[in-house]
Amino acid sequence: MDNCDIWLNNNKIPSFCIANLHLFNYKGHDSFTKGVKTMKYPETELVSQGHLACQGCGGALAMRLTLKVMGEKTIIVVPACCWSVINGPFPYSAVKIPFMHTAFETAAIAATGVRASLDMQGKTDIQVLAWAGDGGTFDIGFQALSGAAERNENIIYICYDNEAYMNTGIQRSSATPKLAWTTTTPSQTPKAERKKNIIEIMAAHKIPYAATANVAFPDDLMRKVRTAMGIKGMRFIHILSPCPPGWKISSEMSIKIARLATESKYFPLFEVFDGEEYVINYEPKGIPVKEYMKPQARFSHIKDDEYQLYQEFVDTEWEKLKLKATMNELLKKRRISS
Ligand SMILES: Cc1ncc(C[n+]2csc(CCOP(=O)(O)OP(=O)(O)O)c2C)c(N)n1
Ligand code: SF4
Ligand SMILES: [Mg+2]
Repeated sequence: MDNCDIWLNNNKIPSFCIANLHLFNYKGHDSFTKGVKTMKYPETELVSQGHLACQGCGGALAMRLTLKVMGEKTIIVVPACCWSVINGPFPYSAVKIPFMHTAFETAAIAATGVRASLDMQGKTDIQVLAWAGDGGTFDIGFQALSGAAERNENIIYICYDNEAYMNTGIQRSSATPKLAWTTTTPSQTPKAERKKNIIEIMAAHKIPYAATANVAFPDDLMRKVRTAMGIKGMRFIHILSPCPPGWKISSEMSIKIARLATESKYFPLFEVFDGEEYVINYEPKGIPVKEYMKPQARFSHIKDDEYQLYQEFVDTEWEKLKLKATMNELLKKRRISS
């Protein structure tokens, strides 16, 4: 990584800590232990200790990693979500950059307004980041998001996806996976519908950059934030962010579970440039999706035959994604030869 400083703990193994919680380290993770002695991360810390997130909150870690890359010249716009609470009550703020609270459905349009104001003042070196949960993105903020994407507004929009309306007590959103328990989809009648494919929807707007990321893959996540910063126009990053109370896991399981989401192909890591160029960033180990879901008590009612159907769905989606990435190679060849 460019322009980064070494950030290691005493064991020479990178670790992440939110407040005093060590959420994970890289011991045992192949790509960091085989032939790689150290990792370099920005020293910048713009999320301070003492914020109000639960232990093991993926959303808090997602913000910390993002701001490490984006730095101080960022204005963040946040609609109603856990992060409006995590940041602390006025006049306190856990984030050391301007933090604008906005109404639930307005993240993208409020960020667009901040961008326009900065541009009028000639402050083009400041990035505007809209930061919203899945409810604020997939559901209630979607029309503003779609409008901003269609106009190719010059903002970075990040959705930290914990797969439900967590701040108000774990209600179902259109990002909640099929068959999951939430307080509005109890285990006797779990969610019947599939998770909305937000990244495909954003790609269909033909925005310059859309990507998935996962807090358990911090190097990939931070690289994507850096890539987004280098592109002009609408950039969208969808970060899988575990929520221990909402997923019914213990806080120390948070990163392990997030890692299994990608290793099982449930949540692949990929980028889409200009809505058509697909790049897969990580080849999952392909462990059974049951290994990802079973430790989460929100799925404890699922039966074996239902897991089988889930597996088939995950496998099919992965194959479709691979085909898109292959098509991309063909498109590139055609462009080069024409
Ligand atoms: C118009 C409106 N409807 C409902 C609410 C109540 N509300 C505040 S936060 C929230 C849930 C947000 O869910 P999500 O966007 O997924 O973020 P999370 O809480 O999971 O971090 C809801 C329903 C509100 N503030 N405004
Ligand atoms: S409820 Fe979930 S998303 Fe909200 S602060 Fe707690 S862990 Fe984070
Ligand atoms: Mg949510």
